[in-house]
Amino acid sequence: MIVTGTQLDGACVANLHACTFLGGIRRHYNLLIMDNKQIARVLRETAQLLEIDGAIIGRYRSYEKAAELIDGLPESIEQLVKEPEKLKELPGIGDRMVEHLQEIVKTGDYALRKKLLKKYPATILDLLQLQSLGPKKVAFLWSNFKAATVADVEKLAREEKLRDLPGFGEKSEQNILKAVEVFKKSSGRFQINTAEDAAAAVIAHIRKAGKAVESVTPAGSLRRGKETVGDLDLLVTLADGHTSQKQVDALAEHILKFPGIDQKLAHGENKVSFTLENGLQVDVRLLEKENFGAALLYFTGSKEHNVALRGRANDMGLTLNEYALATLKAEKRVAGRTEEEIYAKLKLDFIPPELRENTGEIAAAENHKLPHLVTLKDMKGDLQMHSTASDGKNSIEEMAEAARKLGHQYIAITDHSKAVTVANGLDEKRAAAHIKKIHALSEKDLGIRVLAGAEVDILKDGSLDYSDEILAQLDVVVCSIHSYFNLDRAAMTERMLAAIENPYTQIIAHPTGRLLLRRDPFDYDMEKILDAAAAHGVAMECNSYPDRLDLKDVYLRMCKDRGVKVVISTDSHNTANLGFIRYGVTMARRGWLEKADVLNTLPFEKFLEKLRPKPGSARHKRAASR
Ligand code: DGT
Ligand code: CA
Ligand code: CA
Ligand code: ZN
Repeated sequence: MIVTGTQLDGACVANLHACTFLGGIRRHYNLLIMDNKQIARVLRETAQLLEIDGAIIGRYRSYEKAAELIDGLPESIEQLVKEPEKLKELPGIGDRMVEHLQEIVKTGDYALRKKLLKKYPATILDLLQLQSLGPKKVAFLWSNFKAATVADVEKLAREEKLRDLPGFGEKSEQNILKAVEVFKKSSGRFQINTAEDAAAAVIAHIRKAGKAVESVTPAGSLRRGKETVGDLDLLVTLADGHTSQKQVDALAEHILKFPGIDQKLAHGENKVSFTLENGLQVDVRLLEKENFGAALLYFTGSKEHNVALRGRANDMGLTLNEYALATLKAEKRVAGRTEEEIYAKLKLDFIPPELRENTGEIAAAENHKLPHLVTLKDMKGDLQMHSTASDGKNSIEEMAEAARKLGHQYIAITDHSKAVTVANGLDEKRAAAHIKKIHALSEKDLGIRVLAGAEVDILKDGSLDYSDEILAQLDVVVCSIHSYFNLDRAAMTERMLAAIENPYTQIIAHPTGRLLLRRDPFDYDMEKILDAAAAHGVAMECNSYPDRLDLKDVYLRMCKDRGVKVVISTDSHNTANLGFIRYGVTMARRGWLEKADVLNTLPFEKFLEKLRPKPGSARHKRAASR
């Protein structure tokens, strides 16, 4: 959907994340789910900060060692801290470390890490990501140059200020510049929720300028709903009578007083740029209302879409820039106040921002063939969420109540199966009791249908982690991979095919396993998998969790082309996560999906009818006899 200021304010209220501004993606802890990886990261970063701080080796090594251990531990630390005696049996874990771990699990952070982050900017940890810069050199650069960001170090290297330093040299200066390039490519992007939260905070601040500001609108990749954002582009329109350069300068002054600013960058006549404490750059453009449509179109992009539009304009004897659409010859203004009038003058239907990637949307707009994209309002249910039975933080009843309040008609509780021990997965015995418990809940009392589902693990060989007996009792069988991520392409393809061919499988959850900015997708033959899903009536999940957003847009479009149905689910681990569904809808829109492509836009009974029929059911027999 189009991200508007109002929506962003809502997002800000529902801000679930610790450290939105303190630390970027890699230091973006979800207070409510601390898995082993996150706990290990808190420890590792504490160790790194201690090392930069010049602590003795024994001190920081103990944190490093604990981090390594926890990273590879099959049991959940969150569970283990409840049994400190068991925890202490682990090598290198003593009374002190148990206390540290309890604190981390309880608060989502660690006081020592926080204390060190008062002394050093959080971005200093980025420097350790640069190959060839260890903690000693980082500490040296900080104490001598107050260099705390990759940009600071790049500047020093470019100005040849590093080569004469003790322990550096010309070669190492070159290596640092190379490392900076790698860093810029691989990171420096931010999850959509981080960008949205930051945008909401900056927008709220800009609005405090009062009547000088007419509107504040996010543009760029955030408005297009991309799953990661490089920087924020905000457009501010000036109210009538507030457009003199003096007034614009005063507004710019106000914007630069935003408390979250780390560094001020460019400051032009009608533009201010700065970085936030997490490294996210913000470009704010101040403009007159008259040019708003042209500017919004231009700065929303994508660049490829803009290039194609400009080409089209030229072919029509027009010229398009960020100020207006005008005639080529006389430079007479034709449109510019709204995007709608510009598209209309270009003889195009209005193209929703999520489609502006130059992948066929312009031809579709010309021929009135644009899809009627699915909207958040269309969503009637959520088919993946966890309760306290596995690794969720809320009870079934609490999840149901929160989902009802969001306007859902039905949900599936899908706790983990037994193979996922780190998430306290349920074995057959617990699963059977869990299903009974869910079936005993009354729709009347809850005001929402609650399906007994499970997120059943797809094992290494593609078989499912529950017996057919349990699978048969489930209302919804959601299957996904949580282990052996690195099988080769052939083996992974076979594994996925086997899962899809299992007659109980109804939905494949987070199908590629990607973790944005952290873990690459599994390697398998997507075309083959989607062909099989189409043949067997298995739906693919569009996972709304902002760390995943899996499937991605291109794959969602491939689903649509093949008639594979999509389910938009949140994978919630607490009640607040249920709101993430809006990110899933945004991804679905980027994948050109319409209401009819998404199963959980259907009312309850219809939804059940469209789900793959269960073995033994009348529908299944009918399908089999065809
Ligand atoms: P990002 O920030 O990497 O996630 O992606 P964008 O799309 O927000 O890119 P950004 O911030 O560099 O620029 C914002 C928009 O401004 C972009 O989507 C299109 C427009 N734009 C920027 N540079 C150019 C350019 O050189 N040519 C054209 N046609 N448009 C540009
Ligand atoms: Ca941008
Ligand atoms: Ca930008
Ligand atoms: Zn999962």
